[in-house]
Amino acid sequence: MTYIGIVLTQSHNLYTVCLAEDHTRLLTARVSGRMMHTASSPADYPTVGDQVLLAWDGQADAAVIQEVAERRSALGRVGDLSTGQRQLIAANLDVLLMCMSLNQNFSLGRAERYIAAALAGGVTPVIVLTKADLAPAAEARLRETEQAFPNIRVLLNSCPDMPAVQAIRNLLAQGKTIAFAGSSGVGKSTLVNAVLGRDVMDTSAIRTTDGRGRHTTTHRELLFPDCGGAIIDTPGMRAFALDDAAVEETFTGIADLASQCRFSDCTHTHEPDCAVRQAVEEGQLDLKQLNRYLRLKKEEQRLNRQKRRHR
Ligand SMILES: Nc1nc2c(ncn2[C@@H]2O[C@H](COP(=O)(O)OP(=O)(O)OP(=O)(O)O)[C@@H](O)[C@H]2O)c(=O)[nH]1
Ligand SMILES: [Mg+2]
Ligand SMILES: [Zn+2]
Repeated sequence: MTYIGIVLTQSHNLYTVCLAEDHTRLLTARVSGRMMHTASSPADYPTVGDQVLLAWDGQADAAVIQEVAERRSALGRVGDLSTGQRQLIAANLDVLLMCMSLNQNFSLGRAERYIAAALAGGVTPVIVLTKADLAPAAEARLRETEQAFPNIRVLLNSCPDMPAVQAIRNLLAQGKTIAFAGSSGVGKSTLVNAVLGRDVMDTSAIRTTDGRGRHTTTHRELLFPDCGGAIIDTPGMRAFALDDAAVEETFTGIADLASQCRFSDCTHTHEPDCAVRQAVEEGQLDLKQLNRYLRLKKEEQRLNRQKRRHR
């Protein structure tokens, strides 16, 4: 018999799946030999959030994944820097909840990388600034972030009152699948537990020596909250090596200004009548932001060259 399943966890070539028609029926699964033969990259294998076709006898606790259904969205990065191969963090997600803690982790540059990857994968980014209770300038950081990303929703969160929980539950109640991502120790699993209303994910204190997380979450995991939708908790990421980036869509302010440059292919570095550089001179655009944009643009061009070469 064949069934539709949803991939909840993945560990090497072993998967936990549930039935699409009954989320409480859990099975362990491996991919079929045929899939292994035809897969040409890690991205061809099932990933957390995927809908899969299962061969299952309706009784045993094990099934075989025969096919991965077409993904409506995916969040990817370069998994192995030596080969440049794409790794999928999650599939079929609606929202990427990019978590940054306000004590030591805050970085608009990091946010831009996650946002660029999300937008490239068809995912709506939302930023959560966590640990507002530890940051005296939390409100200022919130405004700074909102200004940098005028089209992106920014939530502020803090223990123990967890003000972001209701907004996240509202998204889930609309049936959204939300992946929580960010550096280790920023409080992703703490927030996941608060949204679920029970302690499902392990959490642990950050190191006192350098304020970094301990990589407590080690596997990506899809969970079904009572309020609807789905949550994907992910392990903290050290670096986000971009595999695909929607840079223009991330820097909407710069893209708007660029439409007023004299040359339509202006690189905003040396051309005359550049509206972007003029905005910097007039104090309307942050020079640091422009420099980050130019750096990501270069990275995007390099990625595109690589992709053309491998085709
Ligand atoms: N003060 C304060 N501490 C928080 C807040 N959110 C999380 N923490 C603490 O931060 C530590 C790390 O939280 P986790 O939820 O384990 O972090 P994580 O992002 O899941 O980390 P990894 O699983 O390693 O990626 C825990 O000790 C939490 O109690 C917050 O808003 N304020
Ligand atoms: Mg965690
Ligand atoms: Zn220009």
